[in-house]
Amino acid sequence: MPINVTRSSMPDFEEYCNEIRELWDSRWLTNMGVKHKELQAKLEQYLGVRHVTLYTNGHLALENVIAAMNFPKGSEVITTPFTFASTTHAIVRSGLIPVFCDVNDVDYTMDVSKIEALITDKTVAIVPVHVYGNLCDVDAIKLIADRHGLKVIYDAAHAFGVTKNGVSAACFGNASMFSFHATKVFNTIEGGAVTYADDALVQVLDDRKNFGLHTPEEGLYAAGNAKMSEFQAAMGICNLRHLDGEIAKRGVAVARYRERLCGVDGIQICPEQRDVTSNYAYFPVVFDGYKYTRDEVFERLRAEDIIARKYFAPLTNSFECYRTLPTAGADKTPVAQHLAERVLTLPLFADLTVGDVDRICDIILI
Ligand code: T4K
Repeated sequence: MPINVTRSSMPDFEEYCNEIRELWDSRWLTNMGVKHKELQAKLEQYLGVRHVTLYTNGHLALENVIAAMNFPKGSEVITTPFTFASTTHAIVRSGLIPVFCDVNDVDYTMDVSKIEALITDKTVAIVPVHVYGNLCDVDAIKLIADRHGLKVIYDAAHAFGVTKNGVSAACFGNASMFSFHATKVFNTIEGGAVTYADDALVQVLDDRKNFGLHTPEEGLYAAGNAKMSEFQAAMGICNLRHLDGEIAKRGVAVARYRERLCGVDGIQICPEQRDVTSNYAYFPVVFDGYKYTRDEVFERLRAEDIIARKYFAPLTNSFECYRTLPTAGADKTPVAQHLAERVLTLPLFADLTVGDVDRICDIILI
């Protein structure tokens, strides 16, 4: 069995079967049924946030919350290119122009010192990314957004379960998007959510994920279908029961990685963030002046059936589909480009043993 970059957390087979048993009786499989309602309430409680709206995946969650903000087409949104394709695509597919801000070289989130220089009279929002589960500088971003009247929508796809001074990542900005994809710390197979405090958004988001229909006879928005099914919600209910244990197990693997790799010349590891409780979503390592390049480490691991990943290379601002964007070009975000050429995310999941971590580190260090 190869060791992949991650491995889905799953409940026991019987636990999931028990959870979905009633769906065979009710024949109610989707469209905001009992499992959907139960998961939503449980997540509001777990995250300590006023509202959670569930989606069939994180990407559509992000597109829907951007649509709900009603920004004029052609408006500019400041974001980072050091992310999964989804973040930039969601902005562009919403008819908005992504303006790429560089990241910092400590936690790889948006470099807040570079945001204000990018604001123009067309800027409407900031979409920062809590990349790898590292929290952005949420206080600085709030100050800048308030000063310029901008909305903040966090891509918190990686940040489920992360807290800062006890406050959940779900509570920052005007809204946050989480991914519950199979590869995430908390999964609903495919799935996602938007979290927010504004009561006025509840109905808009509920309508928008259901074809924009307010009632079966009232079409308010030309929207699509982004509903989470009962089977996805049932998986979430099961996984939530075990989440804290799964995060703790990931923490053990991360502690071992740190023990083995921190302080090695040419290897850069993100420091633990102050006041932040991590979810240990990813373990990125930057090879900068190390005896092997990133690509050599990748190949050495692959030769042993260990599949690390180059998240996030290439940068989204160098994607072919954005070649004609006036803001495209990885040279405009040199720190992100430097990282994209050197970063490797090592395998990390709850069942990864300390023995596995040692084997991976031995291959890297030998
Ligand atoms: N924003 C950010 C910052 C994101 O990272 C993402 C998603 C999104 C937005 C959008 O959220 P979603 O719409 O996806 O909810 C994966 C995921 O598909 C994607 O969700 C994730 N980010 C991205 C970082 O990683 P791939 O193409 O790298 O996945 P794949 O199929 O190569 O899987 C990676 C490894 O995970 C496999 O080698 C083994 C393991 N795995 C995979 C699957 C599919 C499992 O253990 N079980 C599984 O079911 O994109």
